[in-house]
Amino acid sequence: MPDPLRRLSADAPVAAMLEAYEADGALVVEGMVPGGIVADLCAAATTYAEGVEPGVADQGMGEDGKFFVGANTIRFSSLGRITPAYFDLLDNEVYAALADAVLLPNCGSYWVNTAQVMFIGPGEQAQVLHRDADNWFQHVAPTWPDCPEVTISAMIGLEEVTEELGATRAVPGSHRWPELNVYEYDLETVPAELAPGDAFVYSGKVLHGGGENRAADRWRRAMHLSFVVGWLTPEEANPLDYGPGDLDGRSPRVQRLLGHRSYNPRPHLGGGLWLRHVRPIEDQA
Ligand SMILES: O=C(O)CCC(=O)C(=O)O
Repeated sequence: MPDPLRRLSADAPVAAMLEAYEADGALVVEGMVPGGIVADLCAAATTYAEGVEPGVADQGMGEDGKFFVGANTIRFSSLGRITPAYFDLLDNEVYAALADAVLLPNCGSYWVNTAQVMFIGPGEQAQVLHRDADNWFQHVAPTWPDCPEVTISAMIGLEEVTEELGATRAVPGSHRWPELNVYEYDLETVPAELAPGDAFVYSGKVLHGGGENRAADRWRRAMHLSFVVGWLTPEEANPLDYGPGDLDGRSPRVQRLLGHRSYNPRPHLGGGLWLRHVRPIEDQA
């Protein structure tokens, strides 16, 4: 059995969190999201979930994607359309500091990859273990495991998340394994148990997957928030959810994360991306 995940309080030094992240590829940040934001997200997500059929999300991959998600799992995104607490979450300073440290060495800025409610229902099987960076497999495969980090993820507890309810399972250290396993079941894993507001923060290179929900009648209520470097295409087409003007008054960070600002590669080499009329979006407001 691998060692348990390291757990640090949200007011611990960011350097200590990064040390755990570097060593294991993952850690739990206790109390990362303030209670009021978690309560608002949980209430809005729980209400919205009542109208969402389990098993319909397919990650854009048809039946393979449905299998990946699970038949008794509810997933949905576009969270800023159901609660403004989502925008507050995007400004979370601890997660921002971790994402900056991990991603900015490889990009000028990053954007939201996906923000998804992930409610795992009673009886759901364990998800196949995978690496989130495999979304961009052509980036990862040629230079694995030395490829630059392009994505960072957090699973945030909206209620208590226990092993029995299907806490995310992870393989600490697998971000450095010399072999690039793709889709595994039979590996030793540890659960990322969470209190409401705790976040399991993990590298796109680390093997992980949703746990089996062994409870008879309780759902695992958590949400995922991941970022990806600005020169790669995210999972979710965020700018279609928030039209021109919708993000006025939100922070520049939120506007950038949701595709309402352009990509400038500096201080790295590269070209300006995600432009409009051949100029940065933010210069045309
Ligand atoms: O639900 C979970 O705990 C993990 C989900 C996940 O890793 C994914 O779908 O990419």
